[in-house]
Amino acid sequence: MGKLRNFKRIDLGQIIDSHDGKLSVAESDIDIPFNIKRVYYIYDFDSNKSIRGYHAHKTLEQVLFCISGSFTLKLFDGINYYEEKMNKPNIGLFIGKYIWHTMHNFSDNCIILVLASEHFDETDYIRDFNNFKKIINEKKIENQTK
Ligand code: T46
Repeated sequence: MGKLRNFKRIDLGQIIDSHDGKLSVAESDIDIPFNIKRVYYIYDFDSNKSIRGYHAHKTLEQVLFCISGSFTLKLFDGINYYEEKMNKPNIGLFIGKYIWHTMHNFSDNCIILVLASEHFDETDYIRDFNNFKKIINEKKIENQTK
């Protein structure tokens, strides 16, 4: 498997001080490689057979965290695949443009936190997989994470 384009792992680290618990911090343009314009979270999964995502974005950049429980994230850049079990609140995955992503295998207590570079825009989505592959073949997509 080759290296996936427009993707990287982000380790926020953990602050462990004299208080109970651990603290992780994500700051715009420091830990997160863009200015955060939107925060959303996905939770209350009914079935570990559910699948979410199943799309790519044309301009949106995002960092996904699993802040409770676990799920599996699958990525495809048109050539290479990547899969990771997300279960550490301090580890985020940066997903840049034109990365097909699906999320599945959610634990009961799973909470996915997403930091996004843009406001919500349905026209930014590519929701058809064949269309995604066509766009990838036609376009030379720039790698944002050189
Ligand atoms: C993504 C993955 C990781 C809104 O109205 N505003 C929002 O900010 C969002 C995120 C969604 N919506 C609406 C649009 C749809 O009617 O909520 C519905 C479900 O959204 P979507 O199909 O995009 O949900 P997921 O879980 O498949 O995808 C979400 C993000 O939308 C998407 O950008 O990359 O999480």
